[in-house]
This record gives sequence, C-alpha cells and structure tokens, in this order.
Amino acid sequence: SAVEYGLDAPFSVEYHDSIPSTNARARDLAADGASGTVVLADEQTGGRGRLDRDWSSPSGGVWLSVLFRPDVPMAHAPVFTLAAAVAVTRAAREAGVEASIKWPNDVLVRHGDGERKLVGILTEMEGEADRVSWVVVGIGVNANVDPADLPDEADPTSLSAERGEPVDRRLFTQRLLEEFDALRQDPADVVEAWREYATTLGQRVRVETPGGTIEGEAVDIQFPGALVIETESGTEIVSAGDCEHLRPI
Ligand code: BTX
Repeated sequence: SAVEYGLDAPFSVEYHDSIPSTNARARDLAADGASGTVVLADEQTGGRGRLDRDWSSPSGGVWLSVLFRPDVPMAHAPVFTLAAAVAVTRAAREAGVEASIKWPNDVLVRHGDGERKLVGILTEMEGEADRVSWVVVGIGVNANVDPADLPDEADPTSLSAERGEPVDRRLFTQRLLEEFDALRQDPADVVEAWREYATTLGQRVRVETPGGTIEGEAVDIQFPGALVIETESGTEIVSAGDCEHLRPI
C-alpha cells in the first residue's frame, strides 16, 4: 500500500512487491474507471517496452505507471512521454546522476564510450480523437539494480551504479511524481523543458520508421513530441510513434 511505501505523492499509490506489469495493472484500473492512480512495484515479471519488447524489471528498480484522464485530444498524448522524461531526468540529477534525454522515450547517462540506458518510458492511451479517455505513462527506472542483471545489448546503467551507492527510492519516486504532476498540468511548457535536457538535438541521426530510414541532423522537437530532421532533401518530421529505432551517426 501507499502507507507501507511511505509516499506522500500527489496521486493515490498502489504498491506491489511483484506484479507482471504496472502498465497492465493501470490499464485494468482505467477500465474500472479509476484516475489519479500510480501503480508501483519493486519487481515486474512481465515488464513491457515499446513495440511489445521485453523490459527487464528485477527487484530494486522503480517500476511505475501513472493513470490519469487529461482533457486533451488524442494527438496531444505523446507530450506526456516527454513530461515523464523531463521529470525523471530532474529527479535523477537531484540524486547526483547526470541523466539526459534521448528522443523519444529514453533517459540515459553519457560516458566516454557512449550512452547507457537508465530509464524507459511507455505511454499508452485510449479514447476518441477529440479527447483521450485515459493515459497510462509507464516509467521504468533502473534504480538500485546491478546493470549486469539487465540485458547487455541495451548498454544499461542504473542509479546505484552511477552513484556508487543505492538511491533512496522513496525520495526519488516522490520527486519524480511531483515533477511529473506539475508538468502534466502544463503540456505547452513541456517541450521547452525537454529541450534543456535533450542529447538528440544537434546530433546527426538515423531513424528507422515504418516508411523507411531517415538520415540527417535532428534540429528541433515540436509539440506534442515530433522530431524535426534536416535531411539532404529537405525537412522531415517524425512522430514519436513512428520511431522504431534512433541511432546517432
Ligand atoms: P523500448 O522498447 O524503448 O526499450 C526496450 C529495449 O530496452 C529492450 O528490447 C532491451 O533491449 C532494452 N532493455 C530491456 N530492459 C531494460 C532495462 N531495464 N534497462 C535498460 N534497457 C533495457 C522502453 O521500451 C519502455 C520501457 C517501459 C517500462 C515501464 S516499467 C513500468 C511500466 N510497466 C511496463 O510493463 N512497462 C513500463
């Protein structure tokens, strides 16, 4: 329960020691009419990423999903992914970890030898074109986990590995939720905040989309979350949902 976890968050918190997926649980709660709820787990046994990929979620992480019902059209919902990325980046920096954001949904730490993935975000939603019914923003933070227990190919890192000591998960989660709560109420300001922490802007990138590969310089981000790329043949705008893979080149 929230009381056990000791969180004084701006949401009602449902805590699980172990659950298949906090996003799946939040979707079930949405179907039952709930709102303003956070599902939080120490461990997930069936964590999911985008495009149905697996998300490893051993004990010691911060695996959570926020369910809410914003008054926005469906097309604006991707802005909540950016809001989550900003919130988690700020909470990580307060915990002493220099995190930054890789478009569209990763938070990572840069090292001399490249980028290591600290966080993944998965936003799901349902509703009508002119108004979402609910949004579930799933945030997976490698908090106090050993990167050796995470899939190698992702070049993972964790808050504890970066700091050299465990993070106070209660405080970290509280700061994350406070930041997210403030940002979600002002979607128009999120893009501005996001630019401050983005590693992607100014980079030459290769993006795989269902329509093919796009190469060029990532020059800006547009509300509610599309990436603007200058290519040799002109400007391309890629929505977050169309990005299958982004690689700096
Ligand atoms: P993604 O599709 O961008 O990333 C998934 C890929 O990341 C995997 O294919 C794997 O290579 C790599 N990966 C898997 N686990 C980890 C990890 N712990 N750390 C670093 N890299 C990893 C990102 O999807 C979205 C993830 C959202 C996870 C949250 S946790 C709470 C909520 N519940 C749930 O089931 N999902 C969300």
